[in-house]
Amino acid sequence: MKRSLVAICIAIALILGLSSAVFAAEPPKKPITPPQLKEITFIHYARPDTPGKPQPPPVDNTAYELLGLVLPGNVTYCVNPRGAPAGALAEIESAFETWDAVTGTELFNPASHTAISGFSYDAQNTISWVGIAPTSIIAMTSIWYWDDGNSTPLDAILEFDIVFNALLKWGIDPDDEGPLRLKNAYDVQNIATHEAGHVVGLADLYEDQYRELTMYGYSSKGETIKISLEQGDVAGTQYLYGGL
Ligand SMILES: [Ca+2]
Ligand SMILES: [Ca+2]
Ligand SMILES: [Ca+2]
Ligand SMILES: [Ca+2]
Ligand SMILES: [Zn+2]
Repeated sequence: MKRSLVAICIAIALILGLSSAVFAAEPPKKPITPPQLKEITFIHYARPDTPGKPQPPPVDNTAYELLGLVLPGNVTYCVNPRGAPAGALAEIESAFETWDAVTGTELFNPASHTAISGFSYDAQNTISWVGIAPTSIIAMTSIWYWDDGNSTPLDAILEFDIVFNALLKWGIDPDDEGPLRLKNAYDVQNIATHEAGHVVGLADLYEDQYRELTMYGYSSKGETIKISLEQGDVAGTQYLYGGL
């Protein structure tokens, strides 16, 4: 009788010991995701008509929002001039160098030509003109990045492609001060500066008070306001890559 009681006690002790061992071996609550390639696409729309809209809020030029992505620096990219207005390459280069100019980090190398167009993860950063429906879409940017699988805030941008909608009319404002001289076309540099902002690691801001920022999420024909960066655009860039 006594012996069997001892056996039961040992058995209970073993079960308790075993269950606590199983509990201790449980994986941590937060699952570890494997490192993987990811793609994010930004769609830039024409500013919607808002007839009868009340007075817009006061302008706030100080905001920015990070994507959580960062460029390695010294990035090379190519422009496909097919379907683009003459001189587009220089306008796009100016757009990228506008961001480069506000940080001591050398972000972008000079632009060169390519025959590649569209979106493709092919180790080439390309900018091209391709027809996109609907025509409320002005341009799109795809960014491929390496999600390292842990909670580090910034993942590395591996590649980007930008497409301008070839179904729309494009032009080059002669003095970057539109909109009077480019009434029915989108200015290449204006849109390119915004798209390059995504490549730098900045997100769209859609609220009305951010309408003067380069990273404001809508554009209009003849607009040139995005060519020059505002305080928030610069602050976001310098947060990521340092000041001058
Ligand atoms: Ca720089
Ligand atoms: Ca540069
Ligand atoms: Ca590509
Ligand atoms: Ca220009
Ligand atoms: Zn955008």
